[in-house]
Amino acid sequence: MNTDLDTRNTKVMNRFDITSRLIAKLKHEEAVIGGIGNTNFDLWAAGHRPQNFYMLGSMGLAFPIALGVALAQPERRVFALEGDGSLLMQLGALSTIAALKPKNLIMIVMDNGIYQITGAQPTPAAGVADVVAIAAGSGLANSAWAADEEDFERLVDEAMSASEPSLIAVSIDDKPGVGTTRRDPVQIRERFMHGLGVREPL
Ligand SMILES: Cc1ncc(C[n+]2csc(CCOP(=O)(O)OP(=O)(O)O)c2C)c(N)n1
Repeated sequence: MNTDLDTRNTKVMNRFDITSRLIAKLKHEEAVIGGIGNTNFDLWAAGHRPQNFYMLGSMGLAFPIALGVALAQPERRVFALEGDGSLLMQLGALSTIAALKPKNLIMIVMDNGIYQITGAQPTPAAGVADVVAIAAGSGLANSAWAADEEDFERLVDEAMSASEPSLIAVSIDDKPGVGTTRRDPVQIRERFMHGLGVREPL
């Protein structure tokens, strides 16, 4: 794992491609939490699964929601996908996760250095902030930049057998998400809870 501040040397990848590669690796029952906007749009477009949750409305909640699921169902592996702008709005989640150490939680940061969906304004990650260095400084030692797509897949494999929470950051391009989640929060919640086996079918 390379967490040095000045060692980001990554290929610029694509969110939908990376999300599709992740989904292809899942065995069956893993939960996947998509953050607001593009991360959940691409999660949806990669193929809906009952164990997917799509955050609507508030930035920065993918990791906190995933933490709750990971603690509630420790036997289930939980992935969370978040944009850099959203993560920077909710940095306290990282040190909380580091302190609680859920080994079944894998966080993926899609870093395009912009708030893409609201007009591509630059985020601090475009210049001064390195999300892997921030994660490591928050106590998440198992944090790394993915150098390219193959490295991303290798890091996911490693994370799936790790004994501590993992964070993988991916430099991505400025493309919008390729799908659109239906904006129905009640349906999203109920479908997810059913997918996790804690609700009767609708
Ligand atoms: C608390 C909060 N502040 C502002 C917004 C408006 N907003 C929605 S998405 C977004 C940008 C998200 O940026 P990022 O997480 O980097 O994802 P990207 O759009 O680049 O995929 C903003 C500013 C919001 N929904 N919630």
